[in-house]
Amino acid sequence: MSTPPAPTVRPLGGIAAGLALVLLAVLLGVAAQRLTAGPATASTAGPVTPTGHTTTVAVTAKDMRFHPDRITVPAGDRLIVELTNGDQRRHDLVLAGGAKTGTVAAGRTVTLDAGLISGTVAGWCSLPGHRQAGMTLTVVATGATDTAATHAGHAPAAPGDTPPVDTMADPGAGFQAYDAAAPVSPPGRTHRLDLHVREVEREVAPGVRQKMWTYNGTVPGPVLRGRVGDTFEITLHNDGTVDHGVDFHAGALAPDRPMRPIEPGEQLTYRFTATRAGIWMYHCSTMPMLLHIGNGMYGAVIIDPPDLAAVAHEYVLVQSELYLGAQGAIGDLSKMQREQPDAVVFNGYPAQYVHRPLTARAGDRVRFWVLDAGPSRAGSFHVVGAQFDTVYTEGRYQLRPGDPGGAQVLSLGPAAGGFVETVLPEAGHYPFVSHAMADADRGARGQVEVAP
Ligand SMILES: [Cu+2]
Repeated sequence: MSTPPAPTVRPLGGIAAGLALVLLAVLLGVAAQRLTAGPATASTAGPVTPTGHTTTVAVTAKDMRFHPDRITVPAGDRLIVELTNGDQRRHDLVLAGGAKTGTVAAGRTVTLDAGLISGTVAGWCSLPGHRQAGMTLTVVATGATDTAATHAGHAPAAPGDTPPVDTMADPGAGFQAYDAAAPVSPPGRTHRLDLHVREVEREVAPGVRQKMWTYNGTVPGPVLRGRVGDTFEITLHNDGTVDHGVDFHAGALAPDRPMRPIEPGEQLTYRFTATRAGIWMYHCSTMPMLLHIGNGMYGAVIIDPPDLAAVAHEYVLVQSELYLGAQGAIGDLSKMQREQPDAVVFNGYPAQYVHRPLTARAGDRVRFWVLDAGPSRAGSFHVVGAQFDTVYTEGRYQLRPGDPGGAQVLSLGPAAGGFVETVLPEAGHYPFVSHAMADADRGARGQVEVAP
């Protein structure tokens, strides 16, 4: 038998090509070899004359990419992929012909028999969001005459019909608004909480159901509260089907261990001490974070400023965007990447407090804690008919009672938070909105019903 050529990589252009070539060169030195093969077990394409040869290629999954992401194989060869997972999270490799590795844990290497290669074959990681985030791979057969496999290798169609969002419609029967009342700080200086990641299908807009990824079953997750100096001991349980994690902005620590993604069935303890006041975001720490946050995994931790006075009514509003997938499915990552939300919401549901208004009495002082969970859009919180005499944002007061000025909005970039206070002067219905008007139209609005 002659000495066969090693697999080749077709130039991709630019940095990607250079990276792929370097990686492939390194990998080939270790692992790529051509063997005499037995019968292939999983043919991936149409008619081709078997060469009787096997091409083996080492592929590493790292940083949500396959390296290399393009494999060239002589047509008629059997292809063996030795897949090493070099990431801190799980991956797999699925080929359009049907061959799949199954889930590969971090640091593990598995061997995939891709069968006889006769044309172009698409591959991808099938864990949620990974393919859309760029974990794709292409096998190209050199000398192939057919093109049918090229088509067979295409991805299934994008998620189907997304129901339109009607933010004016009534919520479905049995709808319960997310309780916007701010919790009180629990007694004691150490707060223990179990956070269960639950993947639940629920109504996210009138007539629209999505499979949301949640902390403790709600979107947003539970609101935590404490004082400066309090310690939080959170036990995170992954009761979901894919890796999840958590990141608490309210504490400062090395993220390596507490923020690591954990597999379904695992748990971790995340302990932090809140040394600074504010309303802090927490969110899933697993890649692609855009998808995990965009699909519901976020919440708020309130750490009271030391001099915080009691008020008549205290509410928490977490603004976020909804990027809908098909009915009953998870959110659409490509819409998240293009920042094209179907709805913008306070506490998970468009216009829910238009239908279930917040309440106050004329002359009451009302405090609104607001967090912009994004994942990508800024907020501009405004109460129609009201002026704020107190604005606290990102760690400091910008305005306090007695100052000559007033404020009309609380401006928040993604992941920023604060609170505003106002005294609603007379009975009536005071709408509140994000004054980014397209987002108010998309559902970032509600109202306060003020009794005499
Ligand atoms: Cu997650």
